[in-house]
Amino acid sequence: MKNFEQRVFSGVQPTGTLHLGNYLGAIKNFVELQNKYNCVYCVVDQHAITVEQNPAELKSNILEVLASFIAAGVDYKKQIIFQQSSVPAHSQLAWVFNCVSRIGWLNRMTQFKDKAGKNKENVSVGLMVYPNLMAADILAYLATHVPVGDDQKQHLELSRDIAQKFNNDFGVDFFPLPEPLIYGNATRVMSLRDGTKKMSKSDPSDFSRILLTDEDDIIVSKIKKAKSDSELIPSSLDDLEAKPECLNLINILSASLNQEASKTLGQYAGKEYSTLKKDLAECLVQVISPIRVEIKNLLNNQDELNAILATGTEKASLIANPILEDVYKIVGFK
Ligand code: AQP
Repeated sequence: MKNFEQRVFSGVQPTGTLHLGNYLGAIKNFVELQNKYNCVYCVVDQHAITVEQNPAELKSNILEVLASFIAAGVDYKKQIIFQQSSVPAHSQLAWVFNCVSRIGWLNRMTQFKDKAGKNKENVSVGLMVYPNLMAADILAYLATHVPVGDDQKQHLELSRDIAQKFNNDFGVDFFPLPEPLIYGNATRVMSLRDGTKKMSKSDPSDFSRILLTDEDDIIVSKIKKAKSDSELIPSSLDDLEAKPECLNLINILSASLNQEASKTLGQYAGKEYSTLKKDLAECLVQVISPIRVEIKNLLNNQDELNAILATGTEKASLIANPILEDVYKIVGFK
């Protein structure tokens, strides 16, 4: 396989205000990676409509996700930030991939099974072929590295399968096999109400997640009310395995402090959860409040945000369009 120029791609859906899971699992890593790689970060609005969206809310969520990227530290001058639907190469390549990918592969996707539930016959076709579009998002830039939370690992494997099958089917060495970058102590931040479910924008309970726009007092009260335990904090991570809500609090604090979970546990073993919660709330207020303030500032100047998106579209198209052109030649369209 040839040596591909290293490039990072990742996307976030504008399906609501971003939460701590999106931040610790993905966006915090986006910011770190920009010092080492050329990065393309995308507001994936076409993925968002795989489930029903209110059009007016979707429109404002797109700008809010953009503002959240920038407020968290993504450098829009140095890197590319844009809106997926503004670069048609994504959906054009996705169609080619719909014809490369196999139904059996998609049937195995656990996120589809979770989201479709018992309603499999009635969900949108888009929800099922979502991973093919995700492969197109990544491979339209020949991206080699994809920072994501743990929940996206299986979709990334499918992107690699699609790239490999395309290369084999057409006898080319055209697409790289993109590597997932899943790292840190918060690759899967869990709900504050149920430690077996991931923290998610679509959870009906507001108290299940901390939003990047939450005021300080709300952060404190959500952490205070988070499910924990009446026993003292154990001293080994193995003992915490059976207490997923508690493990989650330790992992969130560790990720926020950039330290190993074992070190955090060492600091709190034998103490009450109320002590851990107090420190965690203080730490999260320090992490989130500057981001919240900046999101608000940025949203006050929507013309500037729209201009940033327009520049991103131009820069992204300059990379993706020639790649799509080559794909069209490879498959025989041109
Ligand atoms: N709980 C999480 N822990 C760690 N990482 C997470 N991510 C999402 N939830 C967690 C990562 O955030 C990035 C953007 O995710 P997304 O918004 O595109 O889609 P999602 O994974 O479907 O997120 P949600 O919040 O659960 O949205 P809904 O409820 O709309 O489906 C991805 O890298 C993801 O891994």
